Amino acid sequence: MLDLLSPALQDPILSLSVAFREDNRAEKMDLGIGVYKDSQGNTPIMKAVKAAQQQLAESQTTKSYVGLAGSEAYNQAMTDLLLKGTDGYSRSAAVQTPGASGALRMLADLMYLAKPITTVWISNPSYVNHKPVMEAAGLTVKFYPYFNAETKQVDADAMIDALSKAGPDDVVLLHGCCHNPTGADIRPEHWQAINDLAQKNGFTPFVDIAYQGFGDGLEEDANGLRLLADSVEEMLIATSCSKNFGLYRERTGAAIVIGKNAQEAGNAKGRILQLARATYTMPPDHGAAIVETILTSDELTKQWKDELDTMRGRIITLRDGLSAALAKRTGDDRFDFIKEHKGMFSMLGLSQDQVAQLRSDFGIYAVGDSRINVAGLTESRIDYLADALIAVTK
Ligand code: PLP
Ligand code: TYF
Repeated sequence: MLDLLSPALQDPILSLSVAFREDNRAEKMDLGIGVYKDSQGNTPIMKAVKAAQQQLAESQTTKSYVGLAGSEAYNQAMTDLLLKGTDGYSRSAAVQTPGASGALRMLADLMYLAKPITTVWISNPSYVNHKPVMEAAGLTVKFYPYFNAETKQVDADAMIDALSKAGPDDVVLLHGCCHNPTGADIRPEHWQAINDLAQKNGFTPFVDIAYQGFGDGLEEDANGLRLLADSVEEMLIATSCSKNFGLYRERTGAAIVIGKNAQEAGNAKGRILQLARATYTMPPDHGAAIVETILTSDELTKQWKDELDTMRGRIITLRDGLSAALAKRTGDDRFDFIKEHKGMFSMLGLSQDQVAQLRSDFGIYAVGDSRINVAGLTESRIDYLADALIAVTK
């Protein structure tokens, strides 16, 4: 049987990390995988996470199973973080999942179970796993225009025009904030336009929010999602604690559904649990237990928010620094979009050859579509990166 398999296609981002590790050059710089790094180039465990971990080590008395939905206190805390104060709050139900990845797959399976003819509309470009996950669940995928290569911002007219054709059999997948891979986010007036279209034409919004707190702030980053949750009848949400709690390897996320009423949301939750049972059965506990410990303690919540503010502030400083270094070299504002982008990523608009040259000539690793992880940069290396970008774009 196994001899029937041809070799797998590699994940373009994860394989970049392997190539980076094997590169012996001292000046090499990893701007590939989306992992936050501090000014020393490390991805430390957050202090609030360490404290919660220590508390858990003392207080947890068993490693017995938690249950299909994971911790309900965690599910509540994650729902509060995103939906509190919205109309959809009382019509929502949440399930703890292995990362946002687990949530994406469970919600994709749910859509297929409910309506196999569903088409999922994905931004062009989008997170590398959106299309494979939706297709693995049996759904049809179409793309809506998103990024204007000229302005390096959202092509709002083209996006809204495409989405105006989506109807009741369609689901529109949106990035809640900090768009991966472009860094270009939807403006409030375009969230409003999408909201109007969803209500007029009956498509279901599906918001993937993996970077809450990395853009403009914890509350601000949820504004688009909350606008929708206030008015649409049904909505799907995949959320992650990988980045904003730095819990990457702990696989901590949640799938949240909003239904017409609490009963329909509860029914959908039951179906997600049934689907989870046939997939991984129960989510891992440790990351969610840490998040629950933090979010149910005022002191730890404050510490976590302060640390998150510091991470966001550092990314913004790096964006400003890189834009300024490039403006100094070009004498114009062509790289100003870097400071307007949100979150970890910026798509620079380089050709594949230029990205390859960054790697071969300078040891700078960016994703092939010219996405850089700004958080992978350190202050002392801004000039090196700026010089390299000027050299390859000459
Ligand atoms: N969705 C988006 C947009 C992402 O960028 C990521 C990246 O990690 C994920 C989902 C998956 O997150 P997780 O590590 O929580 O599975
Ligand atoms: O886009 C990124 O870099 C992160 C991490 O298959 C990631 O979202 C990368 C590749 C992948 C899963 C997650």
